[in-house]
Amino acid sequence: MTIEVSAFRWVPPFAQGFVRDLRVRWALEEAGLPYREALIGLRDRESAEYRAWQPFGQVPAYRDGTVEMFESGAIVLHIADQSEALCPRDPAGRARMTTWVIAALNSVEPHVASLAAIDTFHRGEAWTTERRPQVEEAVCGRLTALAAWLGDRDHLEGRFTAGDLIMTTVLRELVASGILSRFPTLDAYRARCEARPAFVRAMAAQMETFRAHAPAARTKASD
Ligand SMILES: N[C@@H](CCC(=O)N[C@@H](CS)C(=O)NCC(=O)O)C(=O)O
Repeated sequence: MTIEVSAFRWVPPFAQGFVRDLRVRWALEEAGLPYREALIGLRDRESAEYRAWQPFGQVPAYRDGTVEMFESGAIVLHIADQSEALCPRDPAGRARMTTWVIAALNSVEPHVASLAAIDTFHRGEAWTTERRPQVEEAVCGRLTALAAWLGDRDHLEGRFTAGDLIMTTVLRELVASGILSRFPTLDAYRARCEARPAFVRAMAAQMETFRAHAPAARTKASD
């Protein structure tokens, strides 16, 4: 069967270009694997049918006829297993790729997500005055360490891997706040990875879906 990736039909503009199906679309584009979107509306998150595919009602979910999965990181690792474009074939290179995927998701993203939650969903609330500087410091601590690792290299290891793919999707969440520009080598790394034709195609595909289902073009039934 054609690979299927779940994605939202439409999200508000602030989230467009950042929904996590982008990671899977990007990995599939790098791997040269065709896919089709399984589009859901925000209300479909609650349906028993969708929860059977993605227990938390989130996107993305994935199926390819052999496996059925959720969690963008797990899905990208599964795709990387099948593609040298995302993962070196030698065990040592593969282990480093896995390490960076998990590092991005487990050591960097939680801090970035805390900051994004404050700036997006809690902006102006009293408690954030005390909390935000602490969260920003934690983010900058991780970025300092990451920049030290990257040095003057183009990628986290000797070549582009799925580790760079996931790390880029984490770092790009820090562009709007101006935080990433305080780390010029990381910002250049992000831009380098985003310039890859596969990223450009993945982004265009996500944005085209939102354009096609923008509120004015939607009917009640497709919400
Ligand atoms: N850890 C999950 C997170 C997925 C996630 O947060 N998806 C968001 C969109 S970017 C979502 O579906 N949000 C709706 C919700 O949580 O109800 C993954 O990486 O797949």
